[in-house]
Amino acid sequence: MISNDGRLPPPEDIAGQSDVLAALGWQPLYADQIKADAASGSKPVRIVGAHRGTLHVMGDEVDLIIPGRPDVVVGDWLLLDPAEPDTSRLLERKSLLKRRAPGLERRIQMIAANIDTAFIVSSCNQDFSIARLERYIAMAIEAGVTSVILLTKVDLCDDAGAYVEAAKEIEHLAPVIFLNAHEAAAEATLAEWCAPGQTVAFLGSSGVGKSTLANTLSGNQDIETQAIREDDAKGRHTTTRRHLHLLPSGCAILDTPGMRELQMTDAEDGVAAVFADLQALTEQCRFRDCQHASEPGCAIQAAVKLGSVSQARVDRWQKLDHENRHNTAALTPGKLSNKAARKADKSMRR
Ligand SMILES: Nc1nc2c(ncn2[C@@H]2O[C@H](COP(=O)(O)OP(=O)(O)OP(=O)(O)O)[C@@H](O)[C@H]2O)c(=O)[nH]1
Ligand SMILES: [Mg+2]
Ligand SMILES: [Zn+2]
Repeated sequence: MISNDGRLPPPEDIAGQSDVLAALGWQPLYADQIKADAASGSKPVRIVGAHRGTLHVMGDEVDLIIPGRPDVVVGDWLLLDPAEPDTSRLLERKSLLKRRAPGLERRIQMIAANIDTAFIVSSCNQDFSIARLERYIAMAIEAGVTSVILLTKVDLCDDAGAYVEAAKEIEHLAPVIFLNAHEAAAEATLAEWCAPGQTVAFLGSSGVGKSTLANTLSGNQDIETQAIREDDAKGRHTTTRRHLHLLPSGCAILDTPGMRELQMTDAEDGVAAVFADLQALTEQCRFRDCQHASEPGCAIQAAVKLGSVSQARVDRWQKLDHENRHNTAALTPGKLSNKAARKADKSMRR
């Protein structure tokens, strides 16, 4: 455990930590929140799985199934109330990954809480899409989660160079790592992010090798995996639940079901960060409400003509930005205007 200023904390803080909690990803940010409750004997527990309206929670000498509730997600920490577990206190989160729920429902879906690093997994095959990777990165940036791109199946790929070249569009946003998910060497490659006390998540489409990687890091084959379809390289949605697995090394890893779509919502800052260069260029557009299409004096279109920016990238930016605005307005009324107000306020003070 490392305290905020990077020095080791006093010994009594270390003594207050159990090995189990450390392996579950317990960090000072959470410990600080329960100092006042020390006398009550309530124990912190982490939600390691959720299934059919119940939650699987684990802590020091606790391994329980408790009733589910709508305000929590896998990765959350609760201060367990043994008498009434469903009213246990939810500890403040370090991060929350979320998206618009798939389908027609107007709802935000929480994906996972308190993740330190998101491994965004894709493969060196038809699954690879810069546009999709940008979505995941935007979601991770919005949540304050470090993102790392993992491109699996490099061993099955005839022309890895083409993917290396394509990945150049995103490598300024996140490290891009090519690997064979079956190879034990993956553990050393990812060790930097999988340190003891850290929580990492594998996110991506079905069939890209999320569970295979989780098995490789665990050193066993306990998690089910399944071959992809040969014709279109699509996975078979083998993993159906999010589950946090504890590694012997002391890192907690979250395996997740493949996502068919990742719709942005409440991710204005994340989208802006992924396209920060374009966002900055808009300051030079002649009109404040420029749509960057055919307006005179548009700095974006000028850059496209010069060849310094690709139209494809501008299209991806506009698509993500519009989608985020649309979903945010639909799912979190008032949020956009609040943010816009804050921005305006900031620029007034500048
Ligand atoms: N050769 C090779 N096969 C891989 C690699 N990564 C994954 N696979 C294979 O791809 C298939 C799908 O892998 P899974 O780990 O089940 O994929 P997943 O991302 O967990 O898929 P869902 O659970 O459906 O979301 C399995 O047959 C794996 O053995 C890799 O790097 N190289
Ligand atoms: Mg899986
Ligand atoms: Zn413009």
